[in-house]
Amino acid sequence: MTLPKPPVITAFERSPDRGRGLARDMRVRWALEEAGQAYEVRLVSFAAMKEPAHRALHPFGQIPTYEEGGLALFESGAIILHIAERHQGLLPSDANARARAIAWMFAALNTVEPPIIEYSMARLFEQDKPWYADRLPVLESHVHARLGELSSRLGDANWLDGAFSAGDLLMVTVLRRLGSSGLLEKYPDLSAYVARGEARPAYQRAFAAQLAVFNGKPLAG
Ligand SMILES: N[C@@H](CCC(=O)N[C@@H](CS)C(=O)NCC(=O)O)C(=O)O
Repeated sequence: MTLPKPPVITAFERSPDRGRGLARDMRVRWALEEAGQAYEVRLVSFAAMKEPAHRALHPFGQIPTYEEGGLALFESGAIILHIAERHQGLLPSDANARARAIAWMFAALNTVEPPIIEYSMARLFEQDKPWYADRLPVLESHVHARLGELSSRLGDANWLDGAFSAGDLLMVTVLRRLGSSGLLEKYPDLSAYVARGEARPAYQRAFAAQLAVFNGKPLAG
């Protein structure tokens, strides 16, 4: 009997975040670890990501991608939904609770991530621009609006809707992108929420695996 081959994901050969787990392969690794699914990683350079071979997998020339048997996927949300639908532990079995968890996945990616990305990209790439000083407070206020709303909804719950789900997994990875900005620290409940996510053994394994790539010592998936 031949065992099915583990899925293969792609990740940066050299992540610009220097192993802080902010690149989007981290969320896919975390989902695979939560699911108890072994996986392999193919590392790609920035140049290789823009080559036709990689663009055949990812039309926008980015990471992560996911290959399993005859299936090739891109978009971290779609990949995690695929994993969550095929394994225990990332989506509730009750149909309504499952639909709500999927809504939180979309909320993380469509409603919370965009202002965070816009803010962090401005901090990274626009500091020398004449509009930076005026624009940054506007972008910061957009992030604060979302964090305030999310904090109100989370209240004193551990997770967004009952048990930990793929919605929490995505939300935690999105909030982590605020990094050292200091914005998240203004919301102790959200900081504690992120810390709860980071404390999960599956998160820790995923984090160690991506850090090992940065340190030049890739671990087996
Ligand atoms: N919406 C996509 C975004 C993918 C994305 O932005 N990937 C980044 C790494 S986190 C990337 O490959 N950047 C390099 C580039 O765009 O050239 C997803 O969630 O998978």
